[in-house]
Amino acid sequence: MKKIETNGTIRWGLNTCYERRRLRLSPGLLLCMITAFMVSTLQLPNAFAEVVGSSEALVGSSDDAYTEIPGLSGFYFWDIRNSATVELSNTYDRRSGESQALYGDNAYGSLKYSMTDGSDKAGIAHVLSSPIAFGDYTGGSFDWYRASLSDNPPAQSPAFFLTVDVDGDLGTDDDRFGLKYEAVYNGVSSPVPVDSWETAMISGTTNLWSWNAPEVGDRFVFNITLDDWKTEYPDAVITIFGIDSGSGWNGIFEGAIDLIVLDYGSESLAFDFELLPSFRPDLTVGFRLNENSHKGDNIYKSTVTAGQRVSHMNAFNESATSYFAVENDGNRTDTIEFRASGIRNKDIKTNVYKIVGGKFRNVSGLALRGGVLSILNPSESVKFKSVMKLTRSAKNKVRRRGRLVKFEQKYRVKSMLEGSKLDFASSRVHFK
Ligand SMILES: [Ca+2]
Ligand SMILES: [Ca+2]
Ligand SMILES: [Ca+2]
Ligand SMILES: [Ca+2]
Repeated sequence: MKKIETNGTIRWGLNTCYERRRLRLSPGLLLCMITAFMVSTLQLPNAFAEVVGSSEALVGSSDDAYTEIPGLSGFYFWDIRNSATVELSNTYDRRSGESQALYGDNAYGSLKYSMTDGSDKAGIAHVLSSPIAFGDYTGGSFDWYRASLSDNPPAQSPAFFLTVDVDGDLGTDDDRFGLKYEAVYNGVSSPVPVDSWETAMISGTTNLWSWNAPEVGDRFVFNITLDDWKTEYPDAVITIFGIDSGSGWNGIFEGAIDLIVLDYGSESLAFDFELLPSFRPDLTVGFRLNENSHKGDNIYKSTVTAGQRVSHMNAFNESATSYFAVENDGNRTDTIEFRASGIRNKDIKTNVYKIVGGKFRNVSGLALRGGVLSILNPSESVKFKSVMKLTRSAKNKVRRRGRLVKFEQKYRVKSMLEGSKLDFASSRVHFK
């Protein structure tokens, strides 16, 4: 069983340079930052991207249409229909320099769109908290990806849209209409590229079509430029922007979108969608090898608690065997250390075995004094067996004096990639 931890939204906007100064600079980090800046300059010419993401793989379906995407402040699942889904995932990676500078290779991904037939529709939108004057909007860009497994018509690729309020008065909403960018009406020939990220650039001469503009009615006109629309509606404001696919895309479509940029006046908005990393080692303990019988699954504590402890009652000449499972509950491959923690007792001898491929490897020295490292993929686990018994002299003491010996062996797991992520469990034994 696995629980993925949520980190929430990470904001990294126009104060990027200020934030960077607060990082401790090493030559390696500096080089990474310079490289990251160059990458960012290439991908996002006018803006620093705000990294919007979550460490959970968020999935939106038709049930979630028009609901705000948790953690992705201001963005909504938008008009998702039928069997379509939109998912924050790392299936298709597109990254800004800002994300690289913040997370290195540990945050990546995009919003994946999946559709099954022509009645599906997938989309996201950002509802602007302050509308942008339509006259100030000069264009921008967005990145899209069409996977080759798609079998809908090959001219179709995700489209960018704006909602425009004609008179600029938000108190009246019956004057709003939509404008849409589609590659196929802007010189991108069919079939569009597959299995590669493409950047759609929008400028004053880009064709945007509308399905409901007042001056156009329900005639679909495909060759009106952004500048022409701005001339037509000088008082308008932009209230919403987004990216959608479908409906009417007959067949299966899979693709992704990322790196949305809007330029207006001397300002820009830019967004990089990323699945953020989470590191979360989990330690469980039980009397048996089978993890399902263990205590402490999805409990993470920096001290031993009753929820992560087993207690044995043993005769002085018996040994007490406990099993520990080390799980990677994060969403990234992690190196997890397992080691004994706290008191040792000269009356007790402990042997620790790492169970690899059904074989028991004695790792007592490392487990008790150093630390046993395991590289685990998300939701992978490794098990340890801990056997405690009284030393020969302690046995004699217990037998002669009938004295009860209590002992607790604690173990700790720690993420080597995020050292503050710890968990503790223990095995307690009474010898009599
Ligand atoms: Ca209005
Ligand atoms: Ca991204
Ligand atoms: Ca635990
Ligand atoms: Ca777990």
